Amino acid sequence: MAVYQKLPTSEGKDVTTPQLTKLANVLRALLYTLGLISLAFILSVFLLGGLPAFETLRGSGFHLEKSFRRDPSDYVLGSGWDVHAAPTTRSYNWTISEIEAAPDGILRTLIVIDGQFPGPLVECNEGDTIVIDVYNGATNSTSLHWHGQSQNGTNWMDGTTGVTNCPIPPGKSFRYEFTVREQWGTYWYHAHFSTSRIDGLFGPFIIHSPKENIQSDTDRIVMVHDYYHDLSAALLPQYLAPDNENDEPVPDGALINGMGICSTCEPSSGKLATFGLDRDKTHRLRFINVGAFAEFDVEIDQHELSLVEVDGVEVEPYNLHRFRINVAQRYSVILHANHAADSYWLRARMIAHCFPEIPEDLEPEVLGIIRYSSSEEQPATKGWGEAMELECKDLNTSEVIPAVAMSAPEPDVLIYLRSNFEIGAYRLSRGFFNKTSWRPAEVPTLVEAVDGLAKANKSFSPEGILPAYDINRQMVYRVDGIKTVDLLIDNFDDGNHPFHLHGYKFWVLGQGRGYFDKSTYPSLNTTNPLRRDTVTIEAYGWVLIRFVADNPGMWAFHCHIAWHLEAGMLMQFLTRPDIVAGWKVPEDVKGFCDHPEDQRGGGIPDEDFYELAKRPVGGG
Ligand SMILES: [Cu+2]
Repeated sequence: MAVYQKLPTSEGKDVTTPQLTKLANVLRALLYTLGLISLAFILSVFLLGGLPAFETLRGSGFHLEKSFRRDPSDYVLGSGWDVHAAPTTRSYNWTISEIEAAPDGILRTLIVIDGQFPGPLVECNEGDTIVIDVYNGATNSTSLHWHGQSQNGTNWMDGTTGVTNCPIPPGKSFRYEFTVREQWGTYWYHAHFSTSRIDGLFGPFIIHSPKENIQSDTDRIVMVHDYYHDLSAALLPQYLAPDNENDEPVPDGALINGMGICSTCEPSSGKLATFGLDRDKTHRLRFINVGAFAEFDVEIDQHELSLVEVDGVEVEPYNLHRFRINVAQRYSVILHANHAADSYWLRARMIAHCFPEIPEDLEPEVLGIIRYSSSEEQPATKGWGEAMELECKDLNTSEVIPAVAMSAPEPDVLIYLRSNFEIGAYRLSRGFFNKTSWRPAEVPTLVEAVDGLAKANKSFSPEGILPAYDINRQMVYRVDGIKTVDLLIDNFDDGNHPFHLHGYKFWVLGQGRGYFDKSTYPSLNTTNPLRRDTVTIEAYGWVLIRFVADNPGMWAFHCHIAWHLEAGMLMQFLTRPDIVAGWKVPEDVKGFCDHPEDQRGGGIPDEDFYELAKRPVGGG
């Protein structure tokens, strides 16, 4: 059994009440200011004395990283990129560690790559091989997932803890290596181990291709995300605790490319993300929602935007004033810098109506600044002012048309799923697909399947749900041959879920409120409907997606809200088992599974809530 190790929060507590958080935030802001003053003082002494400057200062109970902020230019894609270059290997060498940093002015512990927040850009051409050496220098285990990569032939590089891999223990290294084939556009990567991606382990992954036809003078990444002032390891036990009926932790604010200004702390060392976009030029903005929970409405004052890409799928230009982006989704838009003023607000607003409560001091909107010139003045512009939709659902993409037409073939199999939350043992609220509430398996389901198939174990052989696994925890659906699969999901939950399928893109054949009208099934539009890898099912709604199950491996299908995933909302597809049966999972991938005693962090066993559950209902 992996050891669950709580990470202390910045003030050394495992669990922080909201009141304590506010007090601690004031203290932290004060400490941070004092830290800055003492840093300036010590620096001046050192410089006057002719001594070399230093990188970090260890002081009164915390150490201050001077340069935790990623240089904004790291997210601007170079105009000199050779999209026609011969396929090559792009190598990266990363160290994961914890730092104390204050992206919005509040000091907290972040888990980061190479000391900076957010994570570095991975950029390549279609056909390139990506090699990323990761050293885990953090307290807990970790695993990186490459969101949207098909991983054709390298399923075990998918980084999904409990499905394809065991995580990288602290103090250990692992090499991710895979070739990017037949896909391009805007992707990202993130930790796929418990909720740790919320704590800073994410970054953009951009694939170029000569087949892409999107034209713009410049090209850059704009990541929006909700943001918490506490480590997810401190919030998770409260979320999963008995009697907490799926009341997700409410974010303290939001950031753009890791930047923002905490509205309740004065003075703040936070900063707003600023984008210098030359006048009269066209600019591609690749939006990615890298957050944990919140869906966003995004708009740029006075600028009509032209949507040109959805989750790595180029689309015919589709004009809009504002778009809604849910967790893990990507939208590229083209902005034409042809207005009169020098600067404009970029507004990314969390749809707080989807939160279990809206705290009085919540500032749901994070601002960024679009500048045509080097002027330092604040924008004086106003938003489009259109009424905000209160439902938590996808941008209406029914009129968005993929530029590379691909019609959906006739389905071979229809799989029906219910998604909901149910209260079970220890009065715990768990997320379910049908009867299954997922927990990451100690031996990844892929590793078990490879062994079981090789030995012709009968419990791995039937098509459909495999009896080889404990259905309470692992729902693995085996699809034989190359079939076209329809997945119809009904959501019996009062919240929305951005569902993501690993290893595939799927066609979105329909989505809505209430129930799918089955009489429309034979007449669905299958002529080039939108393809993507993350789709939202709204509260008490449905979604129907279709994919061709041709990619060998064990692939997770799950809600991308970090809290819901950890509460169990995940099932798996075993596709092309005929090929998987002949695999040998590389020893370095399986090696971490042989030493569970090395693992740290991760999910919380239900038994840990036994004492709490013994209290009377409603007891404090
Ligand atoms: Cu969900």
